[in-house]
Amino acid sequence: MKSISNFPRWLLAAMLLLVMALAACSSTEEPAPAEESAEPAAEEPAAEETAAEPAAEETAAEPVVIKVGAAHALSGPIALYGEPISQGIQLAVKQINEQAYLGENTTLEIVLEDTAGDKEQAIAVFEKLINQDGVVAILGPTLSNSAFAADPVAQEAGVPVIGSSNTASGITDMGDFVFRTSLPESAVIPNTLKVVSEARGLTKVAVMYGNDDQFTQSGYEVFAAALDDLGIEVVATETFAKGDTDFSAQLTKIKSLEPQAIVASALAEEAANIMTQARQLGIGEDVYFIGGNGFNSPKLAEIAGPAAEGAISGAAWFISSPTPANESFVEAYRAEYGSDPDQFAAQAYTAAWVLAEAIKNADSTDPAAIRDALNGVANFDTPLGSFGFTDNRDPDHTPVVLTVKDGVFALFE
Ligand code: 1QQ
Repeated sequence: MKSISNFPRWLLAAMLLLVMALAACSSTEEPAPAEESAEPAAEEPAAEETAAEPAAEETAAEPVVIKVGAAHALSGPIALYGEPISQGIQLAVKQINEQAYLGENTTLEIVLEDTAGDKEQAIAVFEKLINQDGVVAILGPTLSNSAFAADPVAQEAGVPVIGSSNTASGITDMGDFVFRTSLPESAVIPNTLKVVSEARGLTKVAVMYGNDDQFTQSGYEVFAAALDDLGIEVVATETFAKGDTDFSAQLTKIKSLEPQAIVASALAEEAANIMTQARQLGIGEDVYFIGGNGFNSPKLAEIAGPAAEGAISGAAWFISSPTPANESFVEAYRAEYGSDPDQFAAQAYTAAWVLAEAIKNADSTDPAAIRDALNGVANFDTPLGSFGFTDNRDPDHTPVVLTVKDGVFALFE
């Protein structure tokens, strides 16, 4: 330190403070979220008492806490998705911190906020996470309907957002800060219909969909196009709205038209009620249900009980996939929560790990650097398989087809 020994003491102290503040936020250029750098910096020892070299070492040992937002439905009917999602995120973050994946002194802190499955609340939560908490990225929100409202807030602020349950078309088209680990319906539904059609010779179906939600609407459009491609006749197309509980008018009409199957784009609660009422109205189990992403929550069978038997849906993940990454995830989730993970937990766990990998590779907390590193994540071992994003920031892997058998999901054969 000879070269600086003649510096005025005040200048040396000022330089030290600057170096420490920069190191504490571990950012390359922009110490982006102000709060994050503020905490460690506030605990720095006074500069006068510290010689140059030991100061540098002490700074390196200072804990760095990187705040990540999680915006999910933790209350209301959509919490049946939000709960496993937030559990998947928290498990991943626990492992990331326990393994010191981001370095000995660096941890992730999740700031978890409830969107209640409501798009206005999702906007408010995104604004709070970005402007008040200074998060480096956001995991969420739960519904595509909320994502179309809130993701532009993150895009505008230049903060990466990773959806893990948004499956509507067009999510990642909102901007280059928008990513998802959830397979879009357009990558799942055509395969579901093809597999079921080949196995059962589908020729004539009825369609039901929610016309007030961007996920159920988008799912309907994908179903309609895929049915058309396969030359399957649609004898009726019936609609409903979120929160509806009486589907008897639509189902009575459908029953009279004698379709082989009912194809439905619905969230889990409506899906469960539709199946329950269909069976009550005497639509037998030989008329099977084919659903989209709303049907592949285990809650479907929990709510509908025996009426959910035989429901078919496409999924991005299967609990018994025999890969080491999946087996260790399932085991860790069971140990942590005493219950089985579902697809939503697996996709959320993957999103948190993929984000950690990007932060590590970026070696920075600058949101734009993290965005760039997310694009570079490749061959990353996850419960969903070897993971990387497409050029359009979507996941890219093969879906499966599931069916409810004795109350739980089994592979459709
Ligand atoms: C979406 C969905 C839902 C089923 C998420 C819970 O896929 O809103 O896109």
